[in-house]
Amino acid sequence: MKIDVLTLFPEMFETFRTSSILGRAVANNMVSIQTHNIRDFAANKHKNTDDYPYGGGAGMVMMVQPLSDAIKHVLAGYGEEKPKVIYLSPQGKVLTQSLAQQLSKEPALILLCGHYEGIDQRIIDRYVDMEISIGDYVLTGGELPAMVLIDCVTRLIPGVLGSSQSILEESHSAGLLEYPQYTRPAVYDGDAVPEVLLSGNHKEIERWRRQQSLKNTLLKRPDLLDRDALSDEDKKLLKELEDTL
Ligand code: 4GS
Repeated sequence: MKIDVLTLFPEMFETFRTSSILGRAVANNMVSIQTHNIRDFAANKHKNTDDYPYGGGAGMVMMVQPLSDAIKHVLAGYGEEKPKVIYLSPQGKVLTQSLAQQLSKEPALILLCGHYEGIDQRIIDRYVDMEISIGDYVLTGGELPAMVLIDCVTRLIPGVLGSSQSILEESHSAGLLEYPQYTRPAVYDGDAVPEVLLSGNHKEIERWRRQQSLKNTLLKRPDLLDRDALSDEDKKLLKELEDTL
């Protein structure tokens, strides 16, 4: 997947795109992340990229011209098939695992990071295919949201993670939260690992983990628990749980 990021702070992406799993995916040419400094496209001699809002009010608004020229520059590198242009903003559709899964199938994405009070609406009207929010809170810029999106979308591209099993089993992809994890030692300062995990009985372990997933979801995120979507076995495990709570 090819990702172009338009930002006033390209340096924020440097350690991000060279570290950890994403760094490996970039090194292996499974993902490319190219940043473009919007300021490089500012036409006036002061290299301004923001201006006062029409109608008055606090803060500054990112101007049309630098952003428009930056977007056109990136789009010019593509043929007939233009990538989706995504603007990170609290007004967008909230990013979920299912939206991330859809986006992971795109060959290319262009991400716009706003700063200040936002960007001139005419950019959104003319170029933006999709507005995406990472949650209902306000940040100082769209860079962290862009990194959140890149992280959760690229790890779903086949080959980016070591094993696809870790994608299948984890929180949210199955609509449930994860079960608790333990590693050595078996007893630490008097706290023991649940016995079933040391039993070697894989069927029992699987059953225990599934029940713990259901328990975590029921107690921590009941809004995620879609009872109608549960298998008969899950319903049994849930019933068993609810009887002990
Ligand atoms: C978000 C968010 C955000 C809004 C950017 C105020 C600077 C800021 N972007 N999800 N202007 N939440 N953006 O807070 O995506």
